[in-house]
Amino acid sequence: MYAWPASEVPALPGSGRDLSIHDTATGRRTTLTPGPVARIYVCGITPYDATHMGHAATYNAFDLVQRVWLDTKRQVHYVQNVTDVDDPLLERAQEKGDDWTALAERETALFREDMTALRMLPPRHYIGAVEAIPGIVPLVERLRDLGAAYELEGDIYFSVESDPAFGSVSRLDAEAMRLLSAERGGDPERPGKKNPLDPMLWMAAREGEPSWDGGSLGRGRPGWHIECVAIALDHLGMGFDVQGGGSDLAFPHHEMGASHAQVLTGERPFAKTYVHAGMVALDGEKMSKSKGNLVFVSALRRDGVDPAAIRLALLAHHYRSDWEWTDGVLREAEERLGRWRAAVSRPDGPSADALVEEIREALADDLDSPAALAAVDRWAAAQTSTGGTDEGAPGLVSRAVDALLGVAL
Ligand code: 5CA
Ligand code: ZN
Repeated sequence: MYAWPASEVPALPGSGRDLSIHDTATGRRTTLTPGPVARIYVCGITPYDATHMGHAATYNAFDLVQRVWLDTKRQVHYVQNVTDVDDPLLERAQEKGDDWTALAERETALFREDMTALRMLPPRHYIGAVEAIPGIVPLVERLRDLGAAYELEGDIYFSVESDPAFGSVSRLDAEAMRLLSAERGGDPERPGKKNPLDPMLWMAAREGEPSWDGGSLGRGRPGWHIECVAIALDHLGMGFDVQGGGSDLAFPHHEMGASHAQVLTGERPFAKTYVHAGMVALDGEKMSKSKGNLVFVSALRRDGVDPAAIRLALLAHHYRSDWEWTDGVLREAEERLGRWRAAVSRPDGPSADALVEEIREALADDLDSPAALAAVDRWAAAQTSTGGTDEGAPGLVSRAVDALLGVAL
């Protein structure tokens, strides 16, 4: 699948800093030290509705990770998937009397436009679940040959007990896992499973639903977790630097993915670090397609909201916090954008060398974007109150804000 166009990332003077970030699997901070090519997998959308502010906030966090790496002169190998066949997509298409492929294509196209408008860096490989099926089938066959998968009425399940390290991503107890499994796409109540948590790897063809040739597995379609494992192993290999997503993916999705990959390869870990963004809410509840309490990026853009203001609204919150979208959040971001644009439109200003270091330091400190914004606010306030004589300063601020925060002034 094609991704979206990259906006240019200006080079900055001096050198960037290594990123210290919270790792879900250890519950502690870790300093990431990737090689010259940093490898990151970020879980993509299930395209049955438009990009909402929750999605945008999560993708913003991982865009910052990449911008920090680029600032250290590393290359970034970024992979993202599109879950373009899954229960929620098929259900939504059915409800709307729409063709599921047309719905997925339309919403994926809108997502690309939203990501482009928000200046999110595109993945090098943008891969749909459907196009990954030929790579998924042999992985499920191998898991079965290894004794890590079993059949139940034609469906194939992964046995969580086959991975001695199962549980090491989310570190949850059995009861918490059971509750989350039921909530997030699992089927712990289905009779006949070896362990209620066992996730489906391959679902046998159902009447009226799309299915593909699964070789020795029979016709069917892939489970959710094996989709991301197949794509990540194909394009990044084991031991890549970061797997990212919202906090609702830590269990079961990232836990199961890690176990699939570890059993398949006999190696650990799948990802060196697991990073999760907080949940954005609206009216007190997590913004979600299933609840329908959504603010869409595309709807704001249609209303004439500047995408740079949307991006500043996201950056005003720490990526790990759960926060609430309100009109006030957007208004504050629009005001800040106005102040920053006025400050950089002057021919000179206070020196910005220290500011660049402050933004770098804030982002390297577990992506503290609110601290980075506060630093730019202080420079803009100094520009307004006293000004300065440094002719390079406004340009340097524009480039730093663009390169490190993805905001075009
Ligand atoms: N296709 C799968 C991942 S393989 C999926 O979870 N798709 S999604 O469309 O439901 O979500 C896409 C990304 O947005 C995920 O990382 C998810 O954790 C994140 N996300 C969803 N809702 C919110 C929210 N309210 N706040 C923050 N992030 C969210
Ligand atoms: Zn995923």
